[in-house]
Amino acid sequence: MKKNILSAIMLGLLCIGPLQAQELFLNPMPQEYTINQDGINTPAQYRVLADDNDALSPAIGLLERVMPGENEEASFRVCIGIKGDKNIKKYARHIPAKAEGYYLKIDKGSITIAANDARGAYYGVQTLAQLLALPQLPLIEITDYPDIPYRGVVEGFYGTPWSHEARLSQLDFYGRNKMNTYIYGPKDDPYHRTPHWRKPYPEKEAAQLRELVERAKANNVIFYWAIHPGQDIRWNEEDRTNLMNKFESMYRLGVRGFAVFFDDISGEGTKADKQAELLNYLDDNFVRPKGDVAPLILCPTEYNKAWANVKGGYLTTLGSKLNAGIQVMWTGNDVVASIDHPTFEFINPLIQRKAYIWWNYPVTDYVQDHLLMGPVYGNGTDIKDDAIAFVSNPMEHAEASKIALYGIAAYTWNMDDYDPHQAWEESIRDLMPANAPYLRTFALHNTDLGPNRYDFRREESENIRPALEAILNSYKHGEAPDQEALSQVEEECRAICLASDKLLTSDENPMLIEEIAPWLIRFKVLGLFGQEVLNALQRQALGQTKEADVAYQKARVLRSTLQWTDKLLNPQAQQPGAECGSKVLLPTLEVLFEIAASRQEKAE
Ligand code: BEU
Repeated sequence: MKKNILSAIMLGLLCIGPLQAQELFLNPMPQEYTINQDGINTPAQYRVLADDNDALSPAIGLLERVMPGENEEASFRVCIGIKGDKNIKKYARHIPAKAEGYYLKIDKGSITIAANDARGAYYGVQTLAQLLALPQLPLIEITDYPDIPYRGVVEGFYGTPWSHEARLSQLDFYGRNKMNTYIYGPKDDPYHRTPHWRKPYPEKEAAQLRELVERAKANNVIFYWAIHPGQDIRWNEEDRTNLMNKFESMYRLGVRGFAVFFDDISGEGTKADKQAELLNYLDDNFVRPKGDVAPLILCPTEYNKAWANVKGGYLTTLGSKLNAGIQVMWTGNDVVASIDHPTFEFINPLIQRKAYIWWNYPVTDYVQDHLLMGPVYGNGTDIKDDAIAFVSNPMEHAEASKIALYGIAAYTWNMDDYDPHQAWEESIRDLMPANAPYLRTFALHNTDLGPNRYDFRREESENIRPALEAILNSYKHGEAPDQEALSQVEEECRAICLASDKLLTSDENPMLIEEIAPWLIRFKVLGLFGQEVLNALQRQALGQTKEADVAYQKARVLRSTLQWTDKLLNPQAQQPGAECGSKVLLPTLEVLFEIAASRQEKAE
């Protein structure tokens, strides 16, 4: 962010009125802004000044939804336009020369949104919508644009595809958070992959897809439909025609973005020259002639460095043969990995273009017993010139994925100002405003993946890790544990039980609660177990034999309950169970339980 807050301080303009400049949080954070003192009340009525420009319809439609009261007679003006429009001529020099960029100014008598393009105008209104949610509308000047051209989501996981309702809600969420890309490619949709990729969708599914495309459009999201033909494709004219026909049928449903995935296949389908030939054919005979279709995307078979056989020439063949406009996906140094500048130093020269990042986070299709609800961190903030796109592969739990997606939206828009922890805190408030403290407690202990084949791990239970370590250390050295640390962990275990109770009985976000219910149940048992273990240890230390035994017996029962819930919850998953706090909290409580058990034995 340009330090316009600082210049505001120097100019003595830093607001001391209704909104402190430091308090301003928007998602994503704008690249530059200057906030002035004072705010205004949202005008009850306003007049829209805009050229007759079709490209403005989504922005004006959104404006009317977020700010009711349009009236031709009103004195307050909302002036909105795209570069070249007469109405915003005098603001033309403020418009950032960046795709999707916009300039937004709020003063006492008017609001101006002057954008580089249609999506920029829409994003200007989205920013205004967030400002309208503040107690007063700040007097502000914003210059904004994204760091990464294509940002969003690839629904590309194995397992139960998202429901229609979940997808509709996702598309609204992307619009609000300025993500412009949704790629439809769930591995377990039979019409996306083998066996039915050659066939058109049945009527019901087709109608739903049409509705999704419409919703994407309303949110200024490009809806890409991906096909995954590689496992049984024949490199002949018949299958090429099959593919063209399928694309045509999707085009008729309104789809204006296409991708071809060749990941996770073996055999004939993996040949680079054949893949390039097919993609070029689709590009030359379908994508470009249509004139209104986004650049074609390819997910290669060698889609990460660990699997790349550079000498074998697969990637260099794609690099040299693919049409320049075709975009090539890449997951990084491994299937699941953090993305940084060296990631691109490897791949970009090979594919002779900027890589299209398919980030395998927060996807959990290989650790289905875990939820990944922690902050988004670990990716380089110096990659804005390296990547053409950055999309996230999420969990099959659509609502729960929004915590990560909120952070990814913030990161991909404005890397310099990205604050993983702030974005995480805000994402929780966004998802469940009335129950945010409880969801926060739950999320704190549901962030790590456990041991996995990619060695991709996340911090977990960071808020009480020091206290847990201190307690363990004391016992190791035969010392009495620090009372403050014990109280802290006890308090956390109580908070865990309360969070579980509150969330399980809440109707604030039913879709989310249904997704995470198995974990919430286990979370409750974990909290109870922790309380009884600590109780037993403290009673033992005080020589209260009877009470110690009661607490220890309760802890034993809860430990068995934990083991049973692990077997019984989430049973359909490839990795059944519902792990919570499995990185730090549960292992520490297990050790403490063993200590309590051996002391109990000695006491008997
Ligand atoms: C994540 O487990 C995951 C990894 C890959 N095997 C698949 N393809 C790519 O990452 C390109 C992906 O579909 C799957 O979700």
